[in-house]
Amino acid sequence: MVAFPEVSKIQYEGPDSKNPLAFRYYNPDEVVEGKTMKEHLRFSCAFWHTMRMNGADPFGAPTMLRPWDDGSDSIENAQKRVRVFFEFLEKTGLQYYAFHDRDVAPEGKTFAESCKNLDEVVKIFKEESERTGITMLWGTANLFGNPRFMHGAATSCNADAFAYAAAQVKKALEVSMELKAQGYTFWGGREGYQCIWNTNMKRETEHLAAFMHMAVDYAKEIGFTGQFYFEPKPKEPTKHQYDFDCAACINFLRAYGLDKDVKMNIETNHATLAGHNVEHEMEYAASQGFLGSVDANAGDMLLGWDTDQFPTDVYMTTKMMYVLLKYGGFTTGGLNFDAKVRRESFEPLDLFYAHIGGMDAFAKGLKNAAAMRASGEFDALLKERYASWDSGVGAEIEAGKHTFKTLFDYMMNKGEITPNASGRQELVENMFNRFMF
Ligand code: XUL
Ligand code: CO
Repeated sequence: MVAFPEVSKIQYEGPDSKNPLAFRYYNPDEVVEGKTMKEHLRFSCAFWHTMRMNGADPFGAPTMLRPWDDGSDSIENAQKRVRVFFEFLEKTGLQYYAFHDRDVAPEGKTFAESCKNLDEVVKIFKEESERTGITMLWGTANLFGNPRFMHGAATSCNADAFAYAAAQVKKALEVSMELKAQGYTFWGGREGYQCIWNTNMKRETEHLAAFMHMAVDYAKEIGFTGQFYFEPKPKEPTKHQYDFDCAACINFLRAYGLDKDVKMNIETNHATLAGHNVEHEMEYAASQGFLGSVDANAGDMLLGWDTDQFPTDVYMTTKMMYVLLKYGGFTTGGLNFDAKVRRESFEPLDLFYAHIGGMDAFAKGLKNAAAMRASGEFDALLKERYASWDSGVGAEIEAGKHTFKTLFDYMMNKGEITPNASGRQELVENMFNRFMF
């Protein structure tokens, strides 16, 4: 069966191409800063959006036209989706994929049946992965959709919900290992709370830590060497998610001794919901040694929720790629398009336009960022701005040679300080624009 007969493998045609089914910037084997674009960008596709998002919203019914999907919960239908998924990945040149256990296989009447269903579908993933060489970026478990997780999973007031979630993650780790996943992501779908009066916050956060420790321990036990990620999101579905932003997550990981085993999976739209932007979150995580992977998408600043749109803003992708290059690039992580086509873009072809656009936006961002770095202008500006730390008292403070007492004496002698050079924000923003056009 061919699901997308009108599309053949998407090719790079260069910036002048007007072909909507071609790349204008993403040239997989082109070398940028010593690595191919493919090696830098490590594009991944989210099964939950691309294969399962049906276009329903709180006001209306599904809209998506997916001729290969009979809409049933049968194993055959689930297996067929996987074949279609790989046709899509191959044609777009996406090298990786990610899924939640419940995206790919239907829940059974019992936990045992759900595990069996998952195995039936994972078989096809394995086959297709071996055929194509396309592998799993990270695995995860859906611990938020089923009503049993209404109060959360690891942070539920119901100990059985914790136990169920643990059993589910155990299985998801085994599946991830079988599919050679390079990582495993925790996104705490309902790990948070709505009302402080009915919530024992201390107990809930301790349970979350215990849960993550169990996952890390089990991974070690079975020899799963993938990187664990924690994905911040400040709200939605709960009002206060415990994984608010990178700073909150990293504090949690350090407080509970998980900092050696877990890094961050940063999502653009989650960053903006937290009142940050994605380059801030990436810079913060990377500077603390926690940059793991990126859920690449975009929000709409006029809407207050997680719209999960495809990223096309090259200003944003350039800033993201600048941080990535600065910190040496991805190792296990990648750019996972946690993004969905709009409800009105209901035809299968829209899935191609969406991913091509996202891939091109990052490829162009990568090239811009590399050019910025090659110019040395931004480094020079930073060097000059912080020059007072390179010699004299600045260098001495950094070397640990001072105390409040010695600095008191220093100021008594000096009397007053002279302002540093201008911050030059307007200049540097103009400089940035030069690389955009
Ligand atoms: C939800 C979200 C998730 C995680 C994986 O906002 O981003 O899809 O990426 O559970
Ligand atoms: Co995400």
